[in-house]
Amino acid sequence: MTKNKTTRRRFLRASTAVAGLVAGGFVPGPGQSLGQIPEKVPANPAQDPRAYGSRSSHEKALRNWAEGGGPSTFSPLHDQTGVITPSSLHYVFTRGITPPDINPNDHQLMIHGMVERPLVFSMEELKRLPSVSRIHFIECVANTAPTRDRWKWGTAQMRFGKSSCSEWTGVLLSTLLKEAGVKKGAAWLLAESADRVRHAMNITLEKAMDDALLAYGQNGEAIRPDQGYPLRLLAPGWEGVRNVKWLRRLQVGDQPFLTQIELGTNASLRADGKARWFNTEMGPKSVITNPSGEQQMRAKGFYEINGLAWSGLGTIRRVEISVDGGRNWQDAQLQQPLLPKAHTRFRLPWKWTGQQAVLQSRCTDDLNVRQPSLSEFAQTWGVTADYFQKTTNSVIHFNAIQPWRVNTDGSVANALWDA
Ligand SMILES: Nc1nc2c(c(=O)[nH]1)N[C@H]1C(S)=C(S)[C@@H](COP(=O)(O)O)O[C@H]1N2
Ligand SMILES: [Mo]
Repeated sequence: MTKNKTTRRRFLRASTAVAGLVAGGFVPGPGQSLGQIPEKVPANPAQDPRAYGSRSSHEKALRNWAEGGGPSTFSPLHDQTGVITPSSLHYVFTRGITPPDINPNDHQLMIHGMVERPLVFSMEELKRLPSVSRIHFIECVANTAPTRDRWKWGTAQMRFGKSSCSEWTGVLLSTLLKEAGVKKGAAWLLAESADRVRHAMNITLEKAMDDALLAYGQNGEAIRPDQGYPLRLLAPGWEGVRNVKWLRRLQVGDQPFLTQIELGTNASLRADGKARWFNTEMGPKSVITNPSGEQQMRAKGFYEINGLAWSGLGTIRRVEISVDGGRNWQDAQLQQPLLPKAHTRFRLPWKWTGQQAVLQSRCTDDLNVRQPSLSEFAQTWGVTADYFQKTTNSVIHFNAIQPWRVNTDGSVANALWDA
């Protein structure tokens, strides 16, 4: 919701129309009688019709980052429609600053370790194998962690934007492992990147044989360099950090591989000083993206509350919304089809009376796991909620319910720590 006048006019027309519909008859707003459309004919700027397409010059949604917080970016969830994140707006977390420039003709993937037949594949060879397309989110393990003042960040983008959802195309990892022949006793798999950082993380053999994917396609074209061109590992629903980009090597073993990132920055330090290693699925999480933090409501009346829910454990089955600070909850409509480990759009019609209102969403997945409140989440850690503001650890799989407060002046603010 931008502040410019055209948006305001468009918005007023839409809201009056909906109010009319809600009341049972169409009532055009003031100065908006039917048949009135702008007389100005828009210009048609010159362009090469064959050029790689671009969006309207009036669309401004961009990834954002935290000042001084490193090069990783957050996806503008509040600007997105439906469930697919445009590839150009997918969040990016890359250790090292920019993606490597890899020529796919030179790129190879090696599978070795506890296999009968160690194999090397070129990209061309990989693309000859049976392929699948799947819609899945990727979420950084640190997404929504309140750590280090992040709880003060005000927007849906900065609170939740380290999650994005794409259609991924590639070869199931199980297909390759069957080719290579996994030896008895094998249980873990190390995935290593081709870039100079040699990012390396583990997944279990069970996950590898289940739904892990070697993706070369993203949203109908080659995967973007930022997302791992020409090949990335996709471990659907698992911590983003395990989805190794620029994948070059898979090593099968009987134990997890003790890599620097696995035991270092990705260890989840608990309140008792012990660290939890080898975390896997991201739990159920949801966020209202409209209205959301730092947006401005311009008028009372009808609004559609909508947002995104996802679970690394399975499929979202239910999203409930409260507009009164958690006293009453009602079911939102879920956009079909409901897909496992994918962003799921939810919607609920709402009439803003002009009073202060606290909006929250909570989701439940098909394992019947429900997104916790802040105090429920703190209980599972055996701490009080303020612990999460103080800890420097952001590897905490924080998935507490996010409240947005609509103030009487129509401004919307992050109310996570209000209660
Ligand atoms: N090679 C490599 N793979 C990587 C990383 C990296 O820095 N290098 N970052 C990981 C982390 S921490 C996350 S959250 C995801 C982010 O994926 P994206 O940049 O496509 O959103 O990639 C993972 N895979
Ligand atoms: Mo991450």
